[in-house]
Amino acid sequence: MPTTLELIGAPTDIGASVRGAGMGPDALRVADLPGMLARLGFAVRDSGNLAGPATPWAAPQAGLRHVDEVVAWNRSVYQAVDSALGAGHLPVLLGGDHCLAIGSISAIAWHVRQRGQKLRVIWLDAHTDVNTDTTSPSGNIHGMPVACLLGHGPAALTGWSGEQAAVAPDAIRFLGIRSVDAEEKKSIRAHGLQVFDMRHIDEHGMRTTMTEALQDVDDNTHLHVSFDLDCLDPDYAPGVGTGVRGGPTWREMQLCMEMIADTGRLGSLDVVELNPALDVRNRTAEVAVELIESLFGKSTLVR
Ligand code: HAR
Ligand code: MN
Ligand code: MN
Ligand code: MN
Repeated sequence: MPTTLELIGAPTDIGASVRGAGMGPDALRVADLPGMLARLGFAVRDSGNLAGPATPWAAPQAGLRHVDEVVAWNRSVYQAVDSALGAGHLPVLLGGDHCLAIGSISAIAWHVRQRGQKLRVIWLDAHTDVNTDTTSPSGNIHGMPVACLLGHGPAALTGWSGEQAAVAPDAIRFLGIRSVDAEEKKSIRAHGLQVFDMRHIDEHGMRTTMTEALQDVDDNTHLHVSFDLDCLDPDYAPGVGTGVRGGPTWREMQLCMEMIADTGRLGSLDVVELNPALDVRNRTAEVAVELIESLFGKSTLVR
């Protein structure tokens, strides 16, 4: 029986700094994400888009912008990912901004713990997203999901997996990083987080970097990929709200995805931060679909 991929749309920019990420799920559908996955041989179930509160674009309060609405969206995401995993499906969250990883990865962490598996999270991003309400320069919660998943930050957004920390610090691998705030650096050092930043990729290349990042993946590992599209260089992926120059090229990113596919352990995926309002003729959505095709084994099928 083929693996069933369950697409879950979360059309919101509730944790972002600029408007537009709420159109991400439909842009990925227009780029034919469901058709591509079906052609790879998967059963695809598109659950459509979740509903949730509008973005008020209010100022941050106590270091957090839109926290009540972020909680509401993440609750829906948690439930949808939880029921996908409960049905034996592989959840693919279509964001939406990166704050949604709090609900997504918390649900995944609960199931992985129940199954007695080892969770490894590959965080593909220009940013480390490890701010909290007390360190964030912006109050935007899409800069905070990693901290929340490590058990830090506002009580309303931590402990969702049934443990204070959904993910242990040594279970996350960051790739493509090139924008880290001063307070985030302290947290990275304090937790001993494994950050494969752009300098590391420049010096060692993507192949060695991915070999290192995937080094302890075994037969009992559930691999979760949290794919923030601003990981890519903006020349290849202009449709993002907070692009940063100097990211991996399309080719480097393909190798990254292919090497994850080679493990055979991919268990869940977030695709976030796509902003069609800033895109050029849906190019970033199309690039995302091409990379996701490799992530789900395009090249392993021809070798
Ligand atoms: N570090 C900055 C902040 O906290 C910007 C991070 C948000 N951008 C993202 N997340 N797209 O990956 O505001
Ligand atoms: Mn991010
Ligand atoms: Mn980012
Ligand atoms: Mn800690």
